[in-house]
Amino acid sequence: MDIGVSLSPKKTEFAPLLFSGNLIKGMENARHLGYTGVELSLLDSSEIKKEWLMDKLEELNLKVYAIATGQTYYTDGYSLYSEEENKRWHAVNRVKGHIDLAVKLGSMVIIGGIRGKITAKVEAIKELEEKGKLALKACIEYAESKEVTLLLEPVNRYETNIINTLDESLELIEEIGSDHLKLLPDTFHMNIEEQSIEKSIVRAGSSIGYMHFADSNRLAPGWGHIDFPKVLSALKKIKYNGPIGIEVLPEPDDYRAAEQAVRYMSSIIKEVNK
Ligand code: LER
Ligand code: MN
Repeated sequence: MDIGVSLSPKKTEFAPLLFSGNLIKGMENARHLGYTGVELSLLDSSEIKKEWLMDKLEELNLKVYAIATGQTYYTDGYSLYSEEENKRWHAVNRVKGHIDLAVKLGSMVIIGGIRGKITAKVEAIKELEEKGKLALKACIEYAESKEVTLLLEPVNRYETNIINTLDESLELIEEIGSDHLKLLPDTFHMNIEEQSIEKSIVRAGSSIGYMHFADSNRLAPGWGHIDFPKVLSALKKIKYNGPIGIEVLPEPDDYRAAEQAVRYMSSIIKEVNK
């Protein structure tokens, strides 16, 4: 199973990233620790030196499994479900830029934090939900034209009120009906929202396109109380063969978190596949 780690070239408000602000160090440590790839959390893909990045990835033999897009909301306040129309379209344009970069890198693009939060008054919620869906559909149409897969990530209730569970995501994926829209379950969010992490994974089955792994406290797997052998068994049951991404807090420090995550996950993957 391929394992990646979430990095960011910039220091960011969004906390569960390692080597944040030092992409080279992050990529070199990922290689050194035995990761096969990375996930990049980006504010704006136009700021990335694409040729430089592609050379570095080739030199280190690393893939970019996914581009994370939540910084657009956390840093700039643009989101797909914003009440302000111009902010919704700023968010769509950022996603389009990420899709262009994803074409070059062979990555998927995550629609998680960039959904934002619905802040409208009760009577206006329905209307805003439809407007958000239009923005999401604009992203999906662009992704289809570029043959890039988008990943819908359910996020826990304390961070958003738009799609908290896998079932809610599956409903929207079915409604939209695009084979370029897949599901990204994150064990940290699932631990808060799902009745059963394993049963939800099995129900989602082939809709899953990628996974985020963090423990119950968002530390590296093994340092909280999620039952990862059970999670891996559920993924085995549905014959999931995509990559998994480590998205954890840099505690006790970046290096030790990255080391624990890959060592612990590799040993469990081996155990489950015996
Ligand atoms: C992102 O991958 C995530 O898990 C969130 O907490 C919200 O962006
Ligand atoms: Mn996540």
